[in-house]
Amino acid sequence: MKGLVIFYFLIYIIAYCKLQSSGDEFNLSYEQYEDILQAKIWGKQLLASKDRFTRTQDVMKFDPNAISFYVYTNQDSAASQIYFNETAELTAITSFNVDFPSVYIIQGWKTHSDAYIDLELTKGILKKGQYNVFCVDWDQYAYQLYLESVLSVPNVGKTVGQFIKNISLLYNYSNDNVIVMGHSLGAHIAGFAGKENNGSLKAIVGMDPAGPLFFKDKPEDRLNKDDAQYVEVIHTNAIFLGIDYSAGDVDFWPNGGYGQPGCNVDVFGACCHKRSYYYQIESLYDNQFYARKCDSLENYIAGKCANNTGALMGGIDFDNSITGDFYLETNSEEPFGLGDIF
Ligand SMILES: *[C@@H]1O[C@H](CO)[C@@H](O)[C@H](O)[C@H]1NC(C)=O
Ligand SMILES: *[C@@H]1O[C@H](CO)[C@@H](O)[C@H](O)[C@H]1NC(C)=O
Ligand SMILES: *[C@@H]1O[C@H](CO)[C@@H](O)[C@H](O)[C@H]1NC(C)=O
Ligand SMILES: *[C@@H]1O[C@H](CO)[C@@H](O)[C@H](O)[C@H]1NC(C)=O
Ligand SMILES: *[C@@H]1O[C@H](CO)[C@@H](O)[C@H](O)[C@H]1NC(C)=O
Ligand SMILES: CC(=O)N[C@H]1CO[C@H](CO)[C@@H](O)[C@@H]1O
Repeated sequence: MKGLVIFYFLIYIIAYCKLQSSGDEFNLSYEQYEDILQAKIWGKQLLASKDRFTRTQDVMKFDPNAISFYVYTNQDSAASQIYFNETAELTAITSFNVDFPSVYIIQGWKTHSDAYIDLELTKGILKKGQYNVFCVDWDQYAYQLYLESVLSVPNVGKTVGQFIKNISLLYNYSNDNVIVMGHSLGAHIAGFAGKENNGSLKAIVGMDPAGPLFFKDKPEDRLNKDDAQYVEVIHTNAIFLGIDYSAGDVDFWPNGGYGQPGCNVDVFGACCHKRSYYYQIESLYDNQFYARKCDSLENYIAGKCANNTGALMGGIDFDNSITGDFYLETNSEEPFGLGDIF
């Protein structure tokens, strides 16, 4: 254990120096890395023994009315904010339209609901057609130590799920119309929102679901393929910040899913972790992310999977018959998609 701590300490120092000299606008702060690392080292023990729901209540009082949603449509590009307890006012307060499908966007840890990921996904989705886009504001729980944010994930997800459920009841609005896209911790929140609706949501897109403290053998505590009719996962940093196992009906592993080209000095994976939503955003415009069902990047590159099923990563139209692990390569900068190379 001592060796591990020293090892991580050295990694901080290296990362700190790199961050100081980096011009990357999407860097996490040193303190944020420290939180993640502390959590990674100690949190496993802490979480092993007790049910996470109970623990969340212990660690912080949870108030569902602290969760709100910014609603965008093509009829109202300036968002209107609605709180969890205001579903009865939905059509009065916002431009929500029962005839449009809905997409919920859930950003990750220490990210606001008006961050790049929210605004750019919203823009891309509304370019695709008529949708209600709900950007989830969970700031009160997202801006905590990483471990505390992790512990709030089930309750935040449950709250989003109840909001969705209430809309379906109040407006006779089928969950077949509901897609949830989440990044990092937001991907697991999406999972809990899905569990709250018994897997009836149309689809969940998990963009590099957070890795630290989310364990493969605990599908009830994380995003998994039963959380919606169709769950798609995009892995971009499976070595540090993202989960390193398949969790969806379909799992895409661009460039192998661990590191991403163009993220060279990315000691802690922040650049790679965020690539998942850069790919998702780009896929909404001109989807050039051609992938093949395969068992490894190595075999994919060697052409050993050349006769396997092909699929497009990302987008907003889902083909539920596409299942399993898919591999692809990308460019190191935009446009990331390589096009139809098959
Ligand atoms: C919703 O909750 C907030 C915060 O608790 C409260 O101020 C507001 O009055 C509530 N609105 C309704 C419609 O109950
Ligand atoms: C959810 O809907 C039910 C009625 O269907 C209502 O009683 C309840 O207050 C609603 N909850 C919220 C948080 O809006
Ligand atoms: C609810 O919507 C379904 C179609 O999605 C329709 O068949 C049904 O009649 C509606 N129910 C009510 C009470 O409006
Ligand atoms: C999910 O299942 C539970 C238990 O069967 C039920 O109480 C709940 O109403 C269901 N929720 C939805 C959204 O179908
Ligand atoms: C793919 O199919 C072609 C034609 O049937 C065959 O020649 C080739 O060996 C196959 N490639 C692989 C990797 O199975
Ligand atoms: C978004 C963000 O925090 N960017 C920072 C990344 O690191 C550089 C160099 O340390 C800062 O100048 C940025 O503000």
